[in-house]
Amino acid sequence: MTTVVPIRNTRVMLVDVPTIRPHVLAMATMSKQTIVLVEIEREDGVRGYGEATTIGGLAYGEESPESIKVAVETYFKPLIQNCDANRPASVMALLNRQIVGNRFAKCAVETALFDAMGRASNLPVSELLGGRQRDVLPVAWTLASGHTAKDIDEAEQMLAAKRHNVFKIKIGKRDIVKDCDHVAAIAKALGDRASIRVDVNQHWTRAHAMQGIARLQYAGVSLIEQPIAATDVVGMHQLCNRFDLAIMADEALTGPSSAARYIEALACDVISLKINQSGGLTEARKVAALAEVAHVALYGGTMLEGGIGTAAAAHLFSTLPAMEWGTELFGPLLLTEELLVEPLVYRDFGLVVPSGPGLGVVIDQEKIAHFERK
Ligand code: MUC
Ligand code: MG
Repeated sequence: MTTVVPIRNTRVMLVDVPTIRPHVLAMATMSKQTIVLVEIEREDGVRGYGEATTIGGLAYGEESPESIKVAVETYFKPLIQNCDANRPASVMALLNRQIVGNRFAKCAVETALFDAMGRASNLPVSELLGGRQRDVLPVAWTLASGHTAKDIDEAEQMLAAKRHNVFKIKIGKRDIVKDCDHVAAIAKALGDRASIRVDVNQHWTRAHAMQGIARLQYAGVSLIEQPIAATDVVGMHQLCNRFDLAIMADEALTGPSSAARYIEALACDVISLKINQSGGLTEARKVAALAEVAHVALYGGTMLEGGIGTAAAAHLFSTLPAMEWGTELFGPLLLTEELLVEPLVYRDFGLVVPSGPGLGVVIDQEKIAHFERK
């Protein structure tokens, strides 16, 4: 029986960090990322951290960094104040009863509780989640400079450094032929040295998807991520039936219910599992379980979180059956600044899952203070 340790304080920090180059997605071009950090302090003085980082303000989803901060400070904080920090499941049940949606905020709070509990008990979060099955996760990189030659050059550098040999190319912004030619040129330059995937971020109609995916399949692309609207379950099912390459759902998946709907409708070959999109570590684990029983493949997705969110996802993913399509947990590498005292270790095309207590990473308080939005 663990002792009761009340939650003493909850704090949210918005930390604006430039990206190493413009990251061009169909719905937004990022030149900075706003890292949303939640700090939970327990009565015994132990602090835990979680991340609720999203992409492009309100361009990607319905929670923005600013709305997350207000929601946690105004509604989450008073609810969880004095709750037993050693009972994350019970705290999350309370939040889920009292607060609709707000999945990113919930993810950050749950992560911070697990981080603190792990630190206090000297156990990594992966052990609190059932124990890990592996210590290293394969990691893809996203090519999204918006220029074909720059993307090829970037991929060559990653291959030479043995950092990534799986590349996800962002398209959907330009006309379909230009986008497909861009991907085909990259695929041709890299040949069989790399696996090429594409993310359209919902920007095609059904007709464009039929046309575009045929071209991309011919170019040697192995997977297409969310080519059409997340709400178009029937359209996604049609694409899965029509094409041999894998069709992955991403924005469509907002936790176990939507994952169950997609799986039932045979609307995806692969699920992009994201802890923030799912509403936390426990909810993401339920999505993974649904995929496993339905024999749907998994991919470890990201919302381009910094070191805290990336470590949290890595802890969960390490406890799951092997992810057939690997992961894309490269978020911290897209930032110009390292926000951890010791950076996460990327080597031999993989991310080493941290092994210390809690998330196994320590935030650099000086850096956070410097970059925190005032
Ligand atoms: C997305 O839609 O997958 C993940 C990697 C990246 O570059 O963007 C994100 C979001
Ligand atoms: Mg995506």
